[in-house]
Amino acid sequence: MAVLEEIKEALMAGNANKVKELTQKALDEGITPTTIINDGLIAAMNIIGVKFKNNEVYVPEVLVAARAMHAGMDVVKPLLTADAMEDKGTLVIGTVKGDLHDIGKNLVIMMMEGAGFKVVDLGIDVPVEKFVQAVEEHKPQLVGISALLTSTMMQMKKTVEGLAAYRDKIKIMVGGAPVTQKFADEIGADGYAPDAASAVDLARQLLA
Ligand code: B1M
Repeated sequence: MAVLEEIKEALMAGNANKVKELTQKALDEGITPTTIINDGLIAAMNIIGVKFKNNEVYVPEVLVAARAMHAGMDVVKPLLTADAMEDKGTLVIGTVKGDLHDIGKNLVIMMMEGAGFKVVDLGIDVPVEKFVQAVEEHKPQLVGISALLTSTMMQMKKTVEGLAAYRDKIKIMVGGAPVTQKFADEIGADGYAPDAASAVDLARQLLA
């Protein structure tokens, strides 16, 4: 599957148009959207992550890579959502206050929509009150909280605490690179998912 390697290279180079074109080419070759996401788009973003950590690339490169990733995602997203025949439940999701990372959250959203869930995206930098307001307004069965920084993980705890009054009506799922099952248990979340595909499995389990 040489095209997946080409996608990775184009993404790491931040070439959004090329990623878009190659993602379509991969689909035309019969590669599944999930494989393209996991083995092409996410795999490349992970490499960028390591390079960012090692100071081999800097914020601008990361941002253009993220934009290229979104360009690829835009191509596969309609296919993920195409088989969303029935409404499986509503998820309100956001990245916690102080945290601007949304690539992983957006992937979770795509996978959840693909699995037939209705998703209300609160975006990034979401304060506890906004989560509460959205639960009041949309009456979801699920609330998803994402955090990518160790410094914002405690905001996740505050969000879980802020939703205490609704716990008989909602299940709370958490995720993000620094989050673990142990942390999820400690803050009283109902579940933790390490990646977007597992988030769908978890949502199904929590609502079963
Ligand atoms: Co940031 N950043 N960043 N960054 N950034 C990390 C997270 C970091 C690990 C990089 C590093 O140093 N190695 C580090 C955090 C260190 C720490 O806290 N321990 C870091 C830092 C320090 C920062 C800044 C402070 C840098 C600075 O300004 N000095 C700053 C903070 C800004 C802020 O939020 N207030 C910052 C800024 C940025 C950018 C804006 C440049 C950009 C974000 C762009 C955007 O999101 N629109 C960015 C990026 C892209 C990254 C890295 C490189 C990649 C993150 C990513 O998108 N990964 C990241 C390094 C890394 O993770 N290796 C890094 C791909 C994505 C698919 O994975 O988000 O983990 P992830 O999501 C996965 C799972 O975690 C899970 O499913 C997803 C798909 O499988 N998941 C869930 C996520 N949410 C879930 C929710 C669920 C379930 C599963 O249920 C609800």
